[in-house]
Amino acid sequence: MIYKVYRAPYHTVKLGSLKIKPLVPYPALLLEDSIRALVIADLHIGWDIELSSRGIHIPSQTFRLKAKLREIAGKTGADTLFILGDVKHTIASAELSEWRDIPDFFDEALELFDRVIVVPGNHDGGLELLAPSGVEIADTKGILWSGVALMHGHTWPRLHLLEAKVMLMGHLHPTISFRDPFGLRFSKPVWLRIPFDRDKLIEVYSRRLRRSMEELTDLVRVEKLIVLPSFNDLLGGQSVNSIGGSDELLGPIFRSVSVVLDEAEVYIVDGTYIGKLSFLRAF
Ligand SMILES: [Mn+2]
Repeated sequence: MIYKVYRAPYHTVKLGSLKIKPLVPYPALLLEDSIRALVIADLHIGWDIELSSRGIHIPSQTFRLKAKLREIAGKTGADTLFILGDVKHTIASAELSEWRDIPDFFDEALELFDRVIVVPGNHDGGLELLAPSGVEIADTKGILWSGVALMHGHTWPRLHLLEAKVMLMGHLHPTISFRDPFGLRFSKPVWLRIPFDRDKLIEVYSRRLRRSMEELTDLVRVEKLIVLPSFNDLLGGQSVNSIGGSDELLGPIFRSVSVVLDEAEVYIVDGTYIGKLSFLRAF
């Protein structure tokens, strides 16, 4: 069998004059219009501290995240940075070294970009205390930008976000894992591009907001959900090919089965398209 390997710009999505481009080979996405905005998710700064509390000591990884951000900023010339949540790792509080590493990361980001905007995630409690004043902290339930919905994914997005045709989220840290005939396992972070089940979504919002299906049918235009891989490549994630169904994945959109997971297109971060999830589940 001959496998065809697709590379960028095959998976660029066009939305009017806006281009949505995964930045192969980085776990980052570029929104390209009159303004160029870079989108990343799930930094989990402070994750290394949790490891050290379990006896595994590795140096702080923040310098690697900063170096990767600097490299991408230089290559794209983007002027705006969106972080789709989970800048922090500890959920409710902040560890001592987060008081050093998070402001340090943001200082670098503010040097590289005109605007730095965070859509907070479930790990970002108290982030406003750690963010320098130039950092903009947006609505936890997501924001619209150039016709694209941006959110973390741990909560239902605000209704008006469903007017966007494309929604971007983090939260899952999606990975794909395989086991070879010798029992060796490997796992790789991936991008997911998934069609929404629009009828299901309308039904859920109608129930949640007590609004009629007809009224919502006119409002809801969202077609695709793009799930970003984690920007911090040392983190683990949810293996999307070894689950039974969408409801085993994190976040209300998946749990309510408002997307057609079998139709999800899976891309490794290096740009390789590896097929639809229904096919990859067979492994
Ligand atoms: Mn996360």
